[in-house]
Amino acid sequence: MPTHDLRTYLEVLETHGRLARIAKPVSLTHELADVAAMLARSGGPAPLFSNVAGANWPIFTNAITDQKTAALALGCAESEIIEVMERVLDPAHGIPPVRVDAAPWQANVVSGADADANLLPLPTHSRGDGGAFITGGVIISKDPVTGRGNLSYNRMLRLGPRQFGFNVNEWRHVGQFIAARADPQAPFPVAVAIGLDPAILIAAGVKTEADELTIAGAIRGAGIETARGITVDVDIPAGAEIVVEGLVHPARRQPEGPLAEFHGYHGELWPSPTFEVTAICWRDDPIFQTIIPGWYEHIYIGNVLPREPLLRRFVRHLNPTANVHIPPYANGFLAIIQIKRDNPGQPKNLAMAAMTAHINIRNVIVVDEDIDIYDPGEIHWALTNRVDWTRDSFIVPDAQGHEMDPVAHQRGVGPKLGVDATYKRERREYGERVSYPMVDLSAYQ
Ligand SMILES: Cc1cc2nc3c(=O)[nH]c(=O)nc-3n(C[C@H](O)[C@H](O)[C@H](O)COP(=O)(O)O)c2cc1C
Ligand SMILES: [Mn+2]
Repeated sequence: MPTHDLRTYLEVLETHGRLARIAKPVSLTHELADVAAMLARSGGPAPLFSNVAGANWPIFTNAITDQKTAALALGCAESEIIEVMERVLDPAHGIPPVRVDAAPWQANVVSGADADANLLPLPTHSRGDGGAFITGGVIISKDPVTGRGNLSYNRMLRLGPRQFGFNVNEWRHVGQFIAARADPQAPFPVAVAIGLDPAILIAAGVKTEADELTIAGAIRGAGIETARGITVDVDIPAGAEIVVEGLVHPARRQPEGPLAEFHGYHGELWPSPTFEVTAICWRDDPIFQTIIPGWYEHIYIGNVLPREPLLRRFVRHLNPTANVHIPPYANGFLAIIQIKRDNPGQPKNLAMAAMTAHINIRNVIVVDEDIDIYDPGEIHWALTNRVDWTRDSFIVPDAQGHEMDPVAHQRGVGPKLGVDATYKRERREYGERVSYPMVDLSAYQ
């Protein structure tokens, strides 16, 4: 069955050998995240933990951590990922959500004093994290002026049975919605949808002026079904496993954090607004979903999938057959460009184009077609064996980067580096690169 919710996605993963059912007991504190992080780092399958100590619901994570799972999530070939993302990011291709009267998550509802956040199996992921967080929930909100829907990620630190810290950078849409009201300090209603079709997870990571659900609709080729919240007036994906409804209190702030951040370090405590739980709803036998913070899925959703299309457009303006990738292990600060080399000066021009596609891109490495751009070892080989650093690299000092880039100074101002890691045959003529084809080892065991 084509993917339309988390359960159908798990079937797709299982069919392709990309789901690991883990029945051994694991702890919510660190151990679950350690296992999941290890699986992501080693290119392993996405884990569904069925026996988590202290949790009465199974927990799924690593929905999208590499090219294989990104392709399965988008329902395309790995070679088509950027094409599909380019098409669905174009607002002209958006498909609006469709409201339905009932949703499976309305089967079980607790509200008021019974809405206890301890029902939710919340992991404490990284050893530097300040507590148990909802990291894989998608925040559903509504523009108070236009009524347009909005999806976003806002990490939520559990502070008590009915209270969370709610992290929102001011310039995010939720921050703008809160500020745009006649009384910016008044409580602001939102819902947190957990356990979702990965099309919705991908859409929620996109910055756009449209309702991000129209992007999820474009991915699926049909409007995403939504149902009205029980205690909040927002339209929530009907296929969600779990829904937490509540009020963001801009005037009631609490220290929130630290959490493993996208840039690869633990951040600071923030004086964040708090979130008051008004209802918790769930499908029968729900599956909880989390995102390991500061790790592959976080980067794939936030930096890789939404940014590769524009990067490719900038680069292809100069070289129409170039390929690009933003590797998840480099936190979105690195872009790899692959070309069939012709003019010896072009790799540097391509690096300059890539640097300006997104402010986060700080380092750019240009390689030949015989390098696997998804394999960090291959990139390292090209850097080592094809770069004369005195001639093949250049630095632009004091360019605009991301303000949280660990290398940058105030306001993100920092260096950008371009590296031509293509083979300069005109300097030294060797034969083909040594290569042994992959074999199926099972035929030899
Ligand atoms: C896994 C993940 C976690 C994120 N956590 C936060 C967060 O806690 N606070 C925040 O302001 N942005 C966070 N972001 C970034 C934005 O929520 C996200 O990119 C979204 O596009 C912003 O939506 P908006 O454009 O509607 O404001 C996160 C992004 C991802 C992918
Ligand atoms: Mn938005």
